[in-house]
Amino acid sequence: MSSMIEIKEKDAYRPAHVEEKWQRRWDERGTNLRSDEDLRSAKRPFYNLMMFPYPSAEGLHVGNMYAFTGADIYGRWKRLLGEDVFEPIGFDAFGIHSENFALKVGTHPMELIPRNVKNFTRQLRRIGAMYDWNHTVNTTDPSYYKWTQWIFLQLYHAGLAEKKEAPVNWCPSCKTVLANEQVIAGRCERCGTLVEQRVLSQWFFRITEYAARLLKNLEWIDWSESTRKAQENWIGRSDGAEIRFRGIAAGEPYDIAVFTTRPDTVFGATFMVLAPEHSLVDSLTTRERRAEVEDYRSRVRAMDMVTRKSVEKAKTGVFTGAYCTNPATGEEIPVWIADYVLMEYGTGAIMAVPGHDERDFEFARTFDLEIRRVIAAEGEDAATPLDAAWAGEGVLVNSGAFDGTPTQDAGAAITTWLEGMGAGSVRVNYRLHDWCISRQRYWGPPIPIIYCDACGTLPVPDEDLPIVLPHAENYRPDESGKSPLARVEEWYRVPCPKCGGEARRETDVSDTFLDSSWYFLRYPSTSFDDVVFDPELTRKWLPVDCYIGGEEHAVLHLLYSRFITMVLHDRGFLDFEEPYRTFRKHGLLIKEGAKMSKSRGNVVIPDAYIEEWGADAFRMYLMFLGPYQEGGDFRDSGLQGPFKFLSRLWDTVVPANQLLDGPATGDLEQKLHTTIRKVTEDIARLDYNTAIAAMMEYLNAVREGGRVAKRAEIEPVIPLVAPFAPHVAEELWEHLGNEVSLFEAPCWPDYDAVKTLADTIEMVVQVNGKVRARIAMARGTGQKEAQAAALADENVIRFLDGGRVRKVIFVPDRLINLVVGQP
Ligand code: ANZ
Ligand code: ZN
Repeated sequence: MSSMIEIKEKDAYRPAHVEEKWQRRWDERGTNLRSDEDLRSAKRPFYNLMMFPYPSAEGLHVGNMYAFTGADIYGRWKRLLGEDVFEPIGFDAFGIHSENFALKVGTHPMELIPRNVKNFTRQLRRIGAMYDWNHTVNTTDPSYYKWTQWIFLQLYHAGLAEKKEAPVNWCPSCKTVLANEQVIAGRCERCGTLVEQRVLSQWFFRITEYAARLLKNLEWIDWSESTRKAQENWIGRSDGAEIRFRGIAAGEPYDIAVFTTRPDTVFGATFMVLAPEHSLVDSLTTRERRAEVEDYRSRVRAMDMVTRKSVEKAKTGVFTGAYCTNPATGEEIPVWIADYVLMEYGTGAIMAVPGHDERDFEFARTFDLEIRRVIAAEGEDAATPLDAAWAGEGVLVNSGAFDGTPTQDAGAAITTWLEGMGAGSVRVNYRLHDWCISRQRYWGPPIPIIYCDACGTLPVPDEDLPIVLPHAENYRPDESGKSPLARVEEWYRVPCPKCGGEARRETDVSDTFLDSSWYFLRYPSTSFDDVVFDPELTRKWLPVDCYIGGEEHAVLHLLYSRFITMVLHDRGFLDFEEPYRTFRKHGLLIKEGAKMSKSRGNVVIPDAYIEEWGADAFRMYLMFLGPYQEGGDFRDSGLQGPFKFLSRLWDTVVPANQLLDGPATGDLEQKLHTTIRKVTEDIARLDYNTAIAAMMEYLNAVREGGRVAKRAEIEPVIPLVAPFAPHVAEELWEHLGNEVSLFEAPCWPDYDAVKTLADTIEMVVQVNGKVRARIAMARGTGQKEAQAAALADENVIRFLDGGRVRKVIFVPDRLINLVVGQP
């Protein structure tokens, strides 16, 4: 009796034991590691990439694990298919997030970050992803950021990095500049504080020069549709015209250029509006109006961007005292300034067409300016009064020679006409802005620039890289708008690389998004210190075959990494210009119906679950709770299903070698082939939840009523389970007598398409085209037999009603139609 219990306990599925064993094995055997030689000699390279994590102090959360598991399953599956899969991971450890946390807990980031990385590494090993730890990156490592700095210099040499005075987004709480992409609804992406505007001297990357290409390639790259769309909107192409309005101030002519998407409405432009920051405002404001204009400008400066951009806000503005000429009508029209015109879009000035633009309409109403109709819709004419702006189609009126032209044609015609007068031209405008990449913070790679009073701005010579970030005791940012590095004199004072005289380093550091814009290019080449990436390895492994990540990076990381790749391509370092062959977004996890958030206290930390149920069951559950690309709801109780499935699989294979011999037959054979087919096709589409459901269903069929399984029914299922639950799959595979690891020998099972078809089919029997019976028949039944069976059916006999069969239409395995005539 006691020995029986012993056997039972010994035989039970104990994930902790199995997982510990296989993680040790994989380590000992280097199952997941690739040497550089392996990378060079790989026959079927497949680069499986996932977005590398920021190693927070809280450790890996379930959202990370969800992303990584889904990506790892794909990589493991490819490996089981016999491909040489490269699956690296690293740490995106610079940036405000880490720095703010370090400030909060009072630990220097140079101590804090290595600690976090260590903890993350432990957790990443525990979840059973097949990471190649031979090829890992840490963005805070000088051997990595040496090349981040080198990339900055490449952009500098290409004329794509420039320092300019610019109104920038300033977070008063983080005390730093933010890129537009980091401002969400007017607030700092990191801390939620309302963002202010400040005019500072900043480094910009001229990503706008690449706007057209970044947009164009979206037509063919294979990305999740919503991600592609988000990027398209962010780049935001608008087609229109630039029109120049001439004026005279203090005897000197000047031009106000406007960008408009509606050149067809130019005859209705009854006034102009400049952004209060527009550079012409000073020179064209008349003496009488100056005090009021200045007062308005300072009020706008103090305003946050959310308020400023809100559409509902009452219109405000002031008249500058100046007039300019509408080139279409020749009329003098007043020039105003108002906060609803933004400096950073188009030219920072508009022609106001109150008859057909809503904001201009409200503005004209508020300040009693002329509203003129220049478009008449169906049933209207030039004199029909306007009680709201009409933004729709129609024909032109009050528009001189263009009267009667439909709006669809008028834009191009008027642009051409204005062009002939030298007052306009076709223009494409993008919403995208240049990328502000300097940060007045500490925790980032120093920008490799030196300023010399005699020689000016100089790039650091490549051989002097990396410019190592000094260990500054006091790294707290302040109000000065300068980086904490500006307080480290012994660091920033350097000899000029050109004249040897006294010079100063740039004290700003670069944006974290620069660190992450190129990490995937580095992974295959981490062994090399003398080149950023080895050309041969790069040709072999890049572009990335499959990239999986969250949609929150659709417009930040994904856009920047495409841009940097294009620039490196143009500089001759890469022979491709799009970094990812495919990108798939994963969905979002919620917890019992609510979004996970720290403040709500419902963030799932994987560790305890993994402890209790094992990484395998946890991985499987994450993939089971919803379609991977859509996300799902995490419920504690949900883990039981996948755990039971794995236990049952275990109990089928392990205890006392009870598997029977002989082939799978009948329904089970068909079900086996159907299951292999479904799992194969579903994984390829990342439909993991339905793949898992199919395996569960199959196992239920095999064990129905406590039936003892045949080896041939169960062995092919082990590789199917392996991407999801790799540890237990390895253990069962070994138990079945296989000596080589599942992942070392390609063992994904094939299915026989013919065998996925059931042996019996349902034949539809029609009489004169109407369905009168459905009869089960053996697959492949011939017409003669089918007809005989149909004619024997009672219902069919009734509808034949004694008529003679004149014609038979027969579709094998589907349908037989008996056409009868009157007797
Ligand atoms: C005249 C006009 C008449 C306009 C009309 C619209 C309707 P999208 O499509 O977003 O590109 N605009 C241009 N620059 C601006 C700025 N810096 N701040 C605020 N508004 C600006 O929008 C282009 C339109 O937005 C332009 O076309 C301009 O108004 C306005 F019946 O010009 B339109
Ligand atoms: Zn010098």
